[in-house]
Amino acid sequence: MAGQWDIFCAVVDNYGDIGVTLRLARQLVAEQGVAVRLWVDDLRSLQPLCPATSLTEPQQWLEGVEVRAWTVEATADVVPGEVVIEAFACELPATFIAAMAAQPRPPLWLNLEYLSAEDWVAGCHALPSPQPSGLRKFFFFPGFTEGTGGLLREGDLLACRDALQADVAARTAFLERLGVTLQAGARLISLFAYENTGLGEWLEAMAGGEEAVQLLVPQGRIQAQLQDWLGVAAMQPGQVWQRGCLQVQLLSFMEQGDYDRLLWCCDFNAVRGEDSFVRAQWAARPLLWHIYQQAEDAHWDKLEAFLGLYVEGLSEPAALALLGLWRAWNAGQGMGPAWQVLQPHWLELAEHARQWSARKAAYPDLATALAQFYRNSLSCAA
Ligand code: TRH
Repeated sequence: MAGQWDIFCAVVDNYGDIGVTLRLARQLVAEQGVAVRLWVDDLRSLQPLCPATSLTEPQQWLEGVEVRAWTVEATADVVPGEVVIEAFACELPATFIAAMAAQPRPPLWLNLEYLSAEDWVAGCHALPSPQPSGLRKFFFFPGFTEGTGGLLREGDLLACRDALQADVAARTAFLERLGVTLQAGARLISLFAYENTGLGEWLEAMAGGEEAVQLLVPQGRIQAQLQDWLGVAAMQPGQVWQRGCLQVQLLSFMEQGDYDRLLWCCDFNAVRGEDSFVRAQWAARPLLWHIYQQAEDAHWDKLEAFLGLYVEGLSEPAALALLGLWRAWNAGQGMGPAWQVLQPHWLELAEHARQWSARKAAYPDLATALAQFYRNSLSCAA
């Protein structure tokens, strides 16, 4: 499928907005054959995920994607592509909308929504909304079930994962490249989270537990609390601390592909937001989600909706253990007992994570679903 697509990303905070749009843009180029212009209003958020990013170039090509610094002026003289995606309800410049409306065949206009497992999502997916410009905008919802837009998943992702997970030497070499020396017999855990008052309790439980745990923590918002718990004034990437059975290592924030590989290598991944949450599911290993907090605690409905889907098929004790852990982490308390309750269920949770990933991979991925939606829109218009 040839053609030009525009994706607009306004960075609200953190890395999720850019993480999702970069991944989508890359996959559309590589697998759907379209040219993608990714408009980003804050290149500083892109650079950690994609270190080749220049902060000063208003137009650059990164991994096949044309990345444009998004200013109203920069969009002024551009002919809109056949498909225009505004990510997460970011507002397009009025001049760009006018240019869209002025096209002989106006672009397909989509708003890519945030991911949610809630029931209403399938009912709202792909609904049009008439706009004052006379154009229609469609709401495109990623999701976990039939009738949604699916999840971002590159065509070769699971094969690459399986290859690395099956190859001890490649795994060891990859981790060594990150500066990690595997501790024989230790449970390998990655930790990416927002500030969390439950952290100390969890670390205590791991330090005082019966098995060795190796905890890998990419630099980020949890660092200050980690530092307090360790009783150190500063942390440098690469440094290692031992407390009881727990070894903690701070890692540099890594480019997106390496972060995927880290998730594949670990036995358990604590993730957050949206994109790392999905990537941890594709890692096919048990996970712990720190959900992005919303006003009036709206995120709890989202958390429970996902848990409702995810625990299906688990034995009751394993489901209860997982529910307890996820709720404790998101409440910021009770991680000690919840971690202990989880311990007998590792094998079942690991098998379940593999099955979950396989079941979700049976649905079309988000980029394929978008391309199909566009093709359908063409045949409707014909
Ligand atoms: O960074 P996040 O918390 O992002 C978001 C945003 O806050 C957004 O506004 C909010 O609405 C959304 O969450 C729900 O978490 P997320 O989505 O997991 O994005 C992190 C990205 O960073 C993801 O693409 C993975 C990437 N990453 C790396 O590339 N290297 C790393 O070392 C790490 C730890 C993450």
